[in-house]
Amino acid sequence: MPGNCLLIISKNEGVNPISIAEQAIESGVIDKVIISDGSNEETFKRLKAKETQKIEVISEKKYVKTNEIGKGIGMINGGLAAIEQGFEKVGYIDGDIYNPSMGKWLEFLFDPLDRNIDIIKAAFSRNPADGQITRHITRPLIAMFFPNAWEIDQPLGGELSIKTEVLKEILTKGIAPPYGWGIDSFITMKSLMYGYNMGEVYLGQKMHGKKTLTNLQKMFIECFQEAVRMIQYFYSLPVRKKINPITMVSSPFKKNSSFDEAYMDVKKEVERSLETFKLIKKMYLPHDDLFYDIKEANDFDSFYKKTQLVNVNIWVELLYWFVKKYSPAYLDQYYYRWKIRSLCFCLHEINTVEQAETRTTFQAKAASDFITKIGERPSIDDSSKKMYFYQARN
Ligand SMILES: Nc1nc2c(ncn2[C@@H]2O[C@H](COP(=O)(O)OP(=O)(O)OP(=O)(O)O)[C@@H](O)[C@H]2O)c(=O)[nH]1
Ligand SMILES: [Mg+2]
Repeated sequence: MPGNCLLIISKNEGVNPISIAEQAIESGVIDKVIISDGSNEETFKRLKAKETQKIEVISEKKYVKTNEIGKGIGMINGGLAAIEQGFEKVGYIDGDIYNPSMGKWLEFLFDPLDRNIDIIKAAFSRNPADGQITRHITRPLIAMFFPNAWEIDQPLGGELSIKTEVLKEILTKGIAPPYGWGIDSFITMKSLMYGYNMGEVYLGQKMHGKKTLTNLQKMFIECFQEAVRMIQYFYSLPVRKKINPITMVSSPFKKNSSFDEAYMDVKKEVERSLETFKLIKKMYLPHDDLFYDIKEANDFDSFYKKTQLVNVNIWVELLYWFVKKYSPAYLDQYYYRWKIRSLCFCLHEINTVEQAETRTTFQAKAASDFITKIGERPSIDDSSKKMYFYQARN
């Protein structure tokens, strides 16, 4: 019976996936690597030429027949391959990671699966300007709607390990997985709502390709939409399982609080965004007036002053209403407001890596307190009660 399979998800990452695969095999933890790849023909052929007995390269469309594109396809496809080949445990890793010694992560990612944990998410130190979707969307939403799991720090990371039987259940039963960037939210939230035990392990620093806030619109929309879809699904179930708290798994990796990479230039990011903030419209939700005022900012200084008010409490309240009154017609409006919150966080709340992490945890706690305060909390632990969501307007 084959044991551990590592899935590398890639699209046009050159032959980097092969060097990850070689390190994985060298580590002795992994029996087989499957690269689930969506690259152009030339890159795919280059990968294919480097196949070995233990490194297989498959097209991301081998098991998922669709004309759509997205990271979810790569992950579902790889998962189905590992399930078919009968592996006991499966790990996922992004194909754009270029750390020189990532092989040493693998034992810490796979071993906890032998200790009553069903799925382990990897967490890494990150630049204060990084992880803005996680910090302001996914983490506070988990804290609000799955409060027992509020401590999960990095629910969207692409690196995780999972028991194959659990992966099979998640991919093939109940609500179907998404094809795009929503896949990580899906795996995290569905594992939680199915009552599995989730752990999180800190693995140091990850080096990989990065995007600016402006390049994140599609990712934001898909991650947010998926979170809303999963929350609404969970609260529509006639019987809900209890969500288990997150197990923090210890590891020898030291927290790293300094970065060589230059931080995102927040001032430039503000200046290049001012024009798009002119597209802010009323949403008939709390704090419309605040965002209308920010819309009037014509330079960095006035943006700086006007955004001082977009604090944790305002954001958490707004996020709650985004979900309760969710409408796909407002996706761009959610995006502008999230971007303002992210810029505001970078400008007014953080100077150091530690501060960014403390504030992120504080915001998650505020999200879970908010739900308690408005009295929705009791209905969460009582599966006979449904939570009411407003009908989507199109
Ligand atoms: N198979 C496949 N892989 C994809 C697709 N889109 C992205 N990937 C891979 O998924 C991994 C993660 O994508 P990134 O673009 O690095 O996204 P990310 O690291 O989650 O986000 P950032 O933190 O913003 O960099 C990379 O290895 C990509 O090559 C796709 O459509 N198909
Ligand atoms: Mg990346």
